[in-house]
Amino acid sequence: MGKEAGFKVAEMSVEERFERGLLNLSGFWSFKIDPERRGEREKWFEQDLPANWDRIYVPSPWNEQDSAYTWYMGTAWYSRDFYAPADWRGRIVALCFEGVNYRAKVWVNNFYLGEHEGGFTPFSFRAENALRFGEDNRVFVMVDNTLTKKTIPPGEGMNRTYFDFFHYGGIHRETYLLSTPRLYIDDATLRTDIDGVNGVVDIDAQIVNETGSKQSCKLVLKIFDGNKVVAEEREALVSEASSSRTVSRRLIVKNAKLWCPENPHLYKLRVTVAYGENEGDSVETRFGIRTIKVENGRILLNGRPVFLKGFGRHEDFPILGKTLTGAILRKDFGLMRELGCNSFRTSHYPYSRMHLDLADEYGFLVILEMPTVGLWQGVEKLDDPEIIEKVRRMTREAVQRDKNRPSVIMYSLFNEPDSQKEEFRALFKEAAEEARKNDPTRPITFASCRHLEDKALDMVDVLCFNFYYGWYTLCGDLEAASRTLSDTLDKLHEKHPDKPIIVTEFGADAIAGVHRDPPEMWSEEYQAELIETYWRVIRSKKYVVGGHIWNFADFRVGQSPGRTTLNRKGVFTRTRNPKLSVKKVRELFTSTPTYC
Ligand code: ADA
Repeated sequence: MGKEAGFKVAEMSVEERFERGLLNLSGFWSFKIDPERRGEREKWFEQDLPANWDRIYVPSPWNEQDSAYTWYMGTAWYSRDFYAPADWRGRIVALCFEGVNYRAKVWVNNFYLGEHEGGFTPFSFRAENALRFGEDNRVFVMVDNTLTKKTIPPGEGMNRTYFDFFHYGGIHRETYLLSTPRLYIDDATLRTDIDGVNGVVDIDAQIVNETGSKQSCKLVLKIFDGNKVVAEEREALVSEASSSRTVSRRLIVKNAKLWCPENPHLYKLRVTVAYGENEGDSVETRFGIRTIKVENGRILLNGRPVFLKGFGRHEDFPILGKTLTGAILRKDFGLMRELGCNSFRTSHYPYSRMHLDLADEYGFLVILEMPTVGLWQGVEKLDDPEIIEKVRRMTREAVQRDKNRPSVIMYSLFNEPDSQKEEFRALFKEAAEEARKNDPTRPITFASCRHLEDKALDMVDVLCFNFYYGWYTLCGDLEAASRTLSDTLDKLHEKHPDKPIIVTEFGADAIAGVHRDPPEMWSEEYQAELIETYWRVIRSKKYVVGGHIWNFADFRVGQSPGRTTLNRKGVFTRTRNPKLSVKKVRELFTSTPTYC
């Protein structure tokens, strides 16, 4: 094989890998809001930057960087210059965005590259034909975060959102340029299994050839445990001109260290394809060897039944808005670990890559939720083709981004949709098809607040419910709340005895510093007592396999009579100061085993 492909196998040293070009575009950009939407009409993207444009930091939403922008919803323009390295000439160059809320249109050097809709999933555009290499270039991004009944999530204004968190706008995650050779690895998918003491790693590597001619290549798959190679596969292959082919291979890791909360062991896969005179591309992805299954009313991690104890969270912090920096994430994960937490849901949208990188490292069991919240209230038709198309695309983008993560054990396809309506089944069916098409290995669910009226519970692998007895109903009456919760859970279990149940939301607002004896709503004491009451019921039900407190920390919301500038159901304040509940939660979580 090697000879025929004419590739000098022996010459490629074991350590060799090909570095992709990367240019991070974080920093201060020129910025201008455009409430009358004049920019596109007047072709601002073709003009020199007028002096009166403001400066704004990327990545971070515009809202809390200046009070002039706090409540601004609409169109706004970003622009900056960047130097494109001369040695990128002839390569593939993509302009990548990790997250822009909500709709983005992009121009480079007056060339229109494309547009994307959706605030929480990554997208990229090919830019090499627009770039001037070895020179300065200019990018314009028009961002529009106008909410409508057909945006996902939907709404009608900053204070009329169909969801209960602040509607930030802007480029709130990393933006960068990525360059590869014209023969490159477009995707690498991993599925892991366990065979006795060994780990089974199935890899699909997608190789794209845009060199314009047939290439003899060398494909090298290596699995690293730290710096040590623990499994390897090398082979020669021919890549036809203008082709995209997927190579599927199985590697065995002997005496594998399984990924789990108590030992979140990570391996690294490196896929390298080399061709021509020392040309080539490499991609690396961390992964864990683990299995996740739903069987007999249990969620099995590596064959053992697990109990999820944790939180619904939000990406929210003063001034930074949705852009949780590494330091804040480190703080949060340290606090969650210290509390004995082993799980969280990415309520109500896919969180940043960095957020989930830490989940992989800390061994947290994550329910990855799509940005499909608020599909109730003013949404006329849930099975509207336009909504279905967007839900499918956002689900695909989210699953494609996080499919190789050990921490992601399940997909939540919706939060609190109008699932008491028959038409929701059609929408759920589409979203489930899309999720399973992109990743058949993980169970799917959605967070229901319709409980016994719900029409779609038979369609999920795991039942997830949000409950607020003792807060929105049975106010101040925790005994009644406890009874009602217990009865409702039993009735739901009766309807679906083979499906495990997770209580994905329960909690109470507590204004930090408000204390009442006896406990009453809005006080820290009431929050702590409600959490304990719920936990007692949850732990009394063998078929309940998890509980997530709403919420880890207070977070910003729109203006409404039911909210005091923040949703205060956090057990921590917005700046991560503990409320009384923290002590109680530590007691409850540390006395609840992960394996049940
Ligand atoms: C809902 C919703 C959350 C939050 C919560 C609350 O269940 O899913 O986003 O709004 O209620 O605090 O009322």
